[in-house]
Formats: sequence, structure tokens, C-alpha cells
Amino acid sequence: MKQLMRTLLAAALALTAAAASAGAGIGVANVWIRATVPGQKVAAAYLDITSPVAAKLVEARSPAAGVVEIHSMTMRDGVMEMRRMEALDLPAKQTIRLAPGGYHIMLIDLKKPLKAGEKVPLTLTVERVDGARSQIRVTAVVKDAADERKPADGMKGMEGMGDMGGHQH
Ligand SMILES: [Cu+2]
Repeated sequence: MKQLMRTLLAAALALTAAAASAGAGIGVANVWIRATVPGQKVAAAYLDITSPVAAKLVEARSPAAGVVEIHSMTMRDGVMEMRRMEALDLPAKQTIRLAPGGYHIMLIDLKKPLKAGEKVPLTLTVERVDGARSQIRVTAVVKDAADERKPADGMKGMEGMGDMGGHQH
């Protein structure tokens, strides 16, 4: 019996290690959130994510918001429209950019306003094609409209879409 327990424990540890290494292989960069204006209860978070193997982003969470959803944004009949996505596909070795005017992580029911310079934790859940899930903890930096237009963060060309922060649900 003791031997069986030891074997099970070893197997459990091996599984934990596998999950951890899967998470470590996923790269997340440029994580930021647009600062809110007074009264705004939602905010969009943006980031670049790269998975070494085919996977999908299935969930995001943050202590700063009551509800967190993955959204797409598309132009339909001349109107920008947001939609909740069950999952965001992450093809192997391809960087998927969540940026203004496109995919974003929607923080809904904010606990408090988000001011430029603040840091907000985000936990992302990624599921590989084989069903293995891993969680990645990242920290988003809150930026105001002036900061996000700085060419240094690679957002050049997005200026025309800079005023979408107030989108409502
Ligand atoms: Cu949204």
C-alpha cells in the first residue's frame, strides 16, 4: 500500500511538472490596460501572446474586475462591434497580438478606476490541443491615451483607433 501511494505521488508530481513547463513555454509580452475615465466600469487589456505549440486562450481572470472576457472587435456595417469569444486560437509559434481595434481582454465590473502607472495582475489560461491546461500570471501596466501612442511600444499606425476605450456593454 505504501509503495502504491509513493507511485501515485510520483505520478502526480510528474503531471504537475508537465503542466508547469507547458506554461513556461508560452510567451506573453507588452501587457497593458487603457486607463479608465471617471464612471467607466469596463477596460480593455492588450498583450502579445506566442505559444510554441497549437493552443488556445480559453480564460482570463483578474482581481481588478468582477468578470473578464475574451473579445474580438470587427467592423460591421461601418460600426465597430465587440463579441465575446469562447477561445482565441494560438497557432504554433505565431505571435497573436491583442491590440486596440482587434482582440482584447475585457475587464468588466471594475472594482475601482484604473489610473496610468498602476499595475494589474492577470491570469491567463491556455489549453493545448491535447487538452492540457496551463496558467500564466502576468502584470499589466495601466497606460493613458498619450502613453499608448508612443511609437516605442510598437503601436504606431493604431492612432486612428485610439478612441475606442469608452466602448460600453
Ligand atoms: Cu470588449
